[in-house]
Amino acid sequence: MPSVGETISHCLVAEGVKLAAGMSGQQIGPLLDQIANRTEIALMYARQERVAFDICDGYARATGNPGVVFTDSGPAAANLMCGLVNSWGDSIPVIFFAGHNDSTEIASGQTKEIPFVELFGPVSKWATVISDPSQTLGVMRRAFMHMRTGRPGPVVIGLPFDVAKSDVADTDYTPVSSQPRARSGGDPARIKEAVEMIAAAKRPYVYVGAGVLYSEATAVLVKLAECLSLPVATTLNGKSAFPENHALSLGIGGFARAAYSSLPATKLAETADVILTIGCGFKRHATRVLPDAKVRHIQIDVDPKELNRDHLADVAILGDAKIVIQQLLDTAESTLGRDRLQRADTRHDEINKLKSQWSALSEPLLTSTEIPINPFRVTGELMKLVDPTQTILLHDAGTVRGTTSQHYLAPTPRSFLGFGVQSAMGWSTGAAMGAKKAFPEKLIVTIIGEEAFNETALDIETSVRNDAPILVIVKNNRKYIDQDGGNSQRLAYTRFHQGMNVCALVEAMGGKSHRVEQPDKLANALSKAIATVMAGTTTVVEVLTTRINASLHSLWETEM
Ligand SMILES: Cc1ncc(C[n+]2csc(CCOP(=O)(O)OP(=O)(O)O)c2C)c(N)n1
Repeated sequence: MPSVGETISHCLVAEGVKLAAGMSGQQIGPLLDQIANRTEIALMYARQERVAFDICDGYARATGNPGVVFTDSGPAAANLMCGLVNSWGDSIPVIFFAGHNDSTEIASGQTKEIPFVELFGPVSKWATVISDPSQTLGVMRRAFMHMRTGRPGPVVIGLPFDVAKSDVADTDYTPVSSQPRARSGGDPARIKEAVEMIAAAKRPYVYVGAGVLYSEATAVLVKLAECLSLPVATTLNGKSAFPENHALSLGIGGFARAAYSSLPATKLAETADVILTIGCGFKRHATRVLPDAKVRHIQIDVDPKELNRDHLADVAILGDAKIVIQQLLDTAESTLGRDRLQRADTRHDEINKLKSQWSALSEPLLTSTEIPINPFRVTGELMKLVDPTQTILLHDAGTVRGTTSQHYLAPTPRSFLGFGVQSAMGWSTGAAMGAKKAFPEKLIVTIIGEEAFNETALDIETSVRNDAPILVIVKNNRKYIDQDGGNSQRLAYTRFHQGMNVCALVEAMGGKSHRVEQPDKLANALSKAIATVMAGTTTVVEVLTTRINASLHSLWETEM
């Protein structure tokens, strides 16, 4: 009879899992050996557990599918908390198996015992311990239902050492993924109200989050926007959910105003009379100002906890984004007259004008010749060098979020991987490796600040060792002290007075590196780096930049 470990590996393969990442240890051994035996699953071995989690997180953001993370028990499992919390915050499906004390030792205070479910339960979609071999198939089925249904999220499973080695009598497993995802539609009465409200609106505005990506609703959203001439902005996490090269795209927006909202998104949000929001959580970073009470709000979300959370919507629709948007489209097409369905031109003219103003204001930043280099110039140069349909761009925490995400045009779903509800520094190093494993033929680039880079820099060696070549652009603004998080001079000195030699570190780990201090050297360094990455070697470009406020509202608020 197969063991629990073998049965789990069989279920993972049956569910279509293609990537495993983690670190070893005695108590996870019986499962890990079985996963390692399955050549259907690519295997990555990180240098810290948190990065293994980030690898599977990046893979899931790039594909929609979960990878499997493995760690030993106790501190090994706890060491990935930063990655778990980050995935939980952004609703990313990852299945995590941790080694665990023998089932007979639970709650006995043994070596490496941690309060497993108490620790992981609040920061996962589901956390459990398999305490008997007979539970194996049921736990696997429930885990995949959690990850594939409703609002996704990580699942955490503790596997006691003795259970992992025990035999399983029933191994006949039908994978959840053999069936279509279970999705729910919206209440038809609310759908009708929403369509009437949008049709009657003079200045409707659509604001979408990552829920549209997770539901794979981009194509139907484009149809709805075109059918009703609706301008569409996204959150940072939702960036790429609507093609940013589309005439109706406004780029990153806010409910009315967000730290990084583009000029077109901000202006149209400020003047909207009806706002349709889909699958976005209105987090403080993204949503600075809630709409005025006279603005009508139609809110769609798959999670009842998100509906009416910060603000009472006029029409709240509980349901899966793809199904609900299709319902809105069908109802609009069957109930609205031609005059509404073909009302396009004035909106397009206004959007085009705002986009031109936004380009004119942005151009000096994207082409700046300042020394130290303006961080927006890095994005400007990168955009000239890459084909965004063959590239996946990531960003990390800190000001790089703003200097990377506001201008890069993401044309297809998941061509840009935004993150940020928890915004764990150092996430993108591992996440970029996961994206590379998902799409080996694509160029994977992350833009990261030097402090965030330091958090996970030793796992550059993981990308070299595990054949996941990525391009890492480190924006190093250490010389220009950050006052965010403390004004004390002593703190600033302690934090910034000496940085590490990024290039030497990267080369020591088997990567290639370039250091750029002058803007006219950027293009050459980046194109050389792209060539070495595509030839198979992780390459880091360290760019000495100045520190700036990445929110650009002041540009137009003073000028216009
Ligand atoms: C794991 C973690 N620790 C701390 C923070 C708080 N934090 C957010 S950004 C930041 C500084 C980032 O500096 P750097 O990476 O150099 O990027 P910059 O803001 O300079 O562009 C800190 C400490 C965080 N988000 N995540």
